[in-house]
Amino acid sequence: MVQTSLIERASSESPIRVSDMKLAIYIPSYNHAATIPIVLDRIPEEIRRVAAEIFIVDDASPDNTYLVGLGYAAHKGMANLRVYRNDRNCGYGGSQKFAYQYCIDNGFDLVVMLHGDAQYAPEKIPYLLEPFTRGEADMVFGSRMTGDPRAGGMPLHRYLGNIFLTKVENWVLGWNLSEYHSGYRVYSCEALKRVPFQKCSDVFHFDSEVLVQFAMAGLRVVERTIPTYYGDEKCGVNVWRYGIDVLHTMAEYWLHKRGWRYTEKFNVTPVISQPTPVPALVR
Ligand SMILES: Nc1nc2c(ncn2[C@@H]2O[C@H](COP(=O)(O)OP(=O)(O)OP(=O)(O)O)[C@@H](O)[C@H]2O)c(=O)[nH]1
Ligand SMILES: [Mg+2]
Repeated sequence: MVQTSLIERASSESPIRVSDMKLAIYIPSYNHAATIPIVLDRIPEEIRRVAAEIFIVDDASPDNTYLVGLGYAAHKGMANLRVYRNDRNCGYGGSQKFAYQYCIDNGFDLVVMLHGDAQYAPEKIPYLLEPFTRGEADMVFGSRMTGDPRAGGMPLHRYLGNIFLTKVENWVLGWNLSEYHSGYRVYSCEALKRVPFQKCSDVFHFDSEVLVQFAMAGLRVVERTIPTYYGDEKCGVNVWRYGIDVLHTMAEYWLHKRGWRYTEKFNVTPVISQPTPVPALVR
């Protein structure tokens, strides 16, 4: 008999509660000693209570991110807060590979990625989880572009670059996402098991590569509007390098799809034999 996960059994007729899911909140962190307490403080109480684990992955930061995380857990008596530290810097993609494999290996149902620099609003976690309670999503994507990203301080060159890259990605994938570049995401672990995310890059375009894999697998992506926030946090992304990497990824996929050039990370078996579902937008 085929085993189905809790999330796969949920439906709009018989929704499940967040408290019935094994939920992980993953906080990728690099030099975020100053913002980690703010991010943790802002996680809604009901989520702090029901999350099986909130874990920080300190990517070998030179600052005290690791100690601040440990101190917060001890001071607040949070038994479900863990702090892991890479002994060498593995990059943003490398950090996600560790986190998702950890969640799969430990039987989690869902993993929320919440950046440690406080750019994404922890208050929105319940809103991002809703589509899973009704079995409507394999991944929920927090989109800034369906809101007012400029009002939230998104620099003009990033705003225009985001629009341009999104147009290219939608054209290549046949999707209609409003963006591909936000780092606020919730993945079902069952869905992650079905894509070779370990073959993706260790740097920032990991986020686009994994979406291509989800499209190829026919997994369901639901967008939800999130606020944009750009403060005085340090940005680790070289936007030009990032843009080129994303375009290169789309070219690789395009060639792979036509059978002209094989790319291992795109060796994805579709979950269903129907056409790829077009992502839904819920504002
Ligand atoms: N820069 C950087 N970030 C890392 C690394 N490993 C993990 N991260 C985390 O990845 C997240 C994203 O990094 P940011 O530099 O803020 O990039 P971004 O938010 O995608 O882009 P911005 O809009 O420029 O802030 C942060 O939470 C970092 O802590 C790393 O090696 N370098
Ligand atoms: Mg950031």
